Amino acid sequence: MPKPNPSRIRVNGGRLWDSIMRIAQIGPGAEGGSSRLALSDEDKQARDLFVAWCREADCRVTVDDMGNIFARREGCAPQLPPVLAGSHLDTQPHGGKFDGIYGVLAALEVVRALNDCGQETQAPLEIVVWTNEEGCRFAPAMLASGVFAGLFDKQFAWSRVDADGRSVRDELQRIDYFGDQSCGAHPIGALFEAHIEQGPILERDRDTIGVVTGAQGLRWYDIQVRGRDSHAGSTPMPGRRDALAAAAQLVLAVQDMARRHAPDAVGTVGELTVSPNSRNTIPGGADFTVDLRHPDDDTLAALDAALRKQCAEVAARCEVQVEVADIWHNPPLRFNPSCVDAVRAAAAHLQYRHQDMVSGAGHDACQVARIAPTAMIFVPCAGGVSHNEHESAEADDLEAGCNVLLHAMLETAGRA
Ligand code: HGY
Ligand code: MN
Ligand code: MN
Repeated sequence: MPKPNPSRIRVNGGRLWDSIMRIAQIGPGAEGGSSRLALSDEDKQARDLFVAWCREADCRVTVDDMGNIFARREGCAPQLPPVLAGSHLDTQPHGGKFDGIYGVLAALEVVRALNDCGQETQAPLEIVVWTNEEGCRFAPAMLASGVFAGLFDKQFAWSRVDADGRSVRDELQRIDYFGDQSCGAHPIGALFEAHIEQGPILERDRDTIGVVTGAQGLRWYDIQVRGRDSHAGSTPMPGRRDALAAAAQLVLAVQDMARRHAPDAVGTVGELTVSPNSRNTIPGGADFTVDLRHPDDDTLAALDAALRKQCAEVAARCEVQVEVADIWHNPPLRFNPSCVDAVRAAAAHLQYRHQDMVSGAGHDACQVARIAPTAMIFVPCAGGVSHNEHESAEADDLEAGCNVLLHAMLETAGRA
């Protein structure tokens, strides 16, 4: 079979769409999305199916001791460091069908398309699945890619526990993804991650491709408020030590401080647990999480100071204790200019409307970018909605992003 001109190689968008829909049948949500928490049985099922597909595509599969999966398509120069592409298979509790999964299966589609036409590369290609990107079952997020990049200590990562006290290490062993490779000791030449934008910009501007130049910084906190349980009926309002009322003031303070740093700051309280959670007992305990983000680290530091100041003021005003625990600080970053250029050149070559942009969400690529040349490719999602069962994307856009991924990888790995 004559080999096509490499610049004319295209992916099979229908096969990509079908693979995404097949994975979506595993751990389906109640409203059409996906619910596959990291290292759950559903995550295992999705991993097992992905590994089977990679072996069908003649890839050699290895797993490291953080459960990261690497599927290798050999190159003509196997001694060269591989060009990686991938993302994550774990989802939010009420997640969508595309967040993470798209990047993993787009990388698989690149391999399938190159196999179809017999196009070889100089450097090997590897598809990667990172463990626990979402961070909703085990905080912090982007945990295993963080260990890979040397940003998190492996013992720390293994020790992270979920709400039921199950550890990452135990769950990796339980689902049989505690691999024999040491996480981090893995050659990497470059990494590309295709992902839905999870924001409204591409759709608003009718662009197909986001050439992602970097990502904003973030800070995560666990905040504990302690007051005093007491009777809802016989305790006068003055003198109550109501932990939930204090926490409610801090929830609104987080929104207010983000608005005061508009237009780029965002602040979110995503989790709230009340104790004893009884309708006729004044809550003595309220625990909640805070997620602050901004493209500029100095502004992020100012938001950090504002949060701590608010906690001290509310503690005094409400006669409660407020403890602020730092969970994570990921500074803003810029992706590797050569990898970003490869993405932009591929989008231009393929004649897709495209624009440069900074990622609002965190991604595994943001971790790996600290140690290896990395870039991302965004495609639109409907209404910019994500972390929602109604997350959706157009097959044509997913195919376009996958074509850009293919050509950026070919450019970087070199054609044989
Ligand atoms: O939190 C994030 O930005 C990512 O979606 N886990
Ligand atoms: Mn994601
Ligand atoms: Mn996500």
